[in-house]
Amino acid sequence: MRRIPSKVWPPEYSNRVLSSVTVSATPDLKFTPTEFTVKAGSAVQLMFRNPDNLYHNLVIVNAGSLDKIGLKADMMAGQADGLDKNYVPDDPDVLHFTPQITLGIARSYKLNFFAPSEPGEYPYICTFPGHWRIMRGVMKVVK
Ligand SMILES: [Cu+2]
Repeated sequence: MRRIPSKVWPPEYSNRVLSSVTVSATPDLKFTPTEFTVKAGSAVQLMFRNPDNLYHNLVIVNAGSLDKIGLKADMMAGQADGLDKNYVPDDPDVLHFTPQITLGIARSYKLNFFAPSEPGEYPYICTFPGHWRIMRGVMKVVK
């Protein structure tokens, strides 16, 4: 844990604790690490890396909504604009997400957000259709 760099975060947030975490996609459709812990309400700087040659993203969803969001993402597979929407369903249970990234587009994406104020286990998944069934992890939010 460390303080938020002023050039990254607005001054009014400077008293919030910053957690930094890096999550990478792996070639076997997994994330590493498969879990990380942040403080409730803290500022989080999540670096998502994709060294793989497939499309992957990282989507943090509300506790208990993993299957619903995954199935909705699968349904976007047949939509012409699915990739433009990063296969991220328009749903209030989607909390934060990165774009789909792959070879030649970008290798990493920095996602800045505030952790939920409610402690719990918040899943993160890749919403590229089909991947979420195995490509998943858990953000643990603690007091
Ligand atoms: Cu994926």
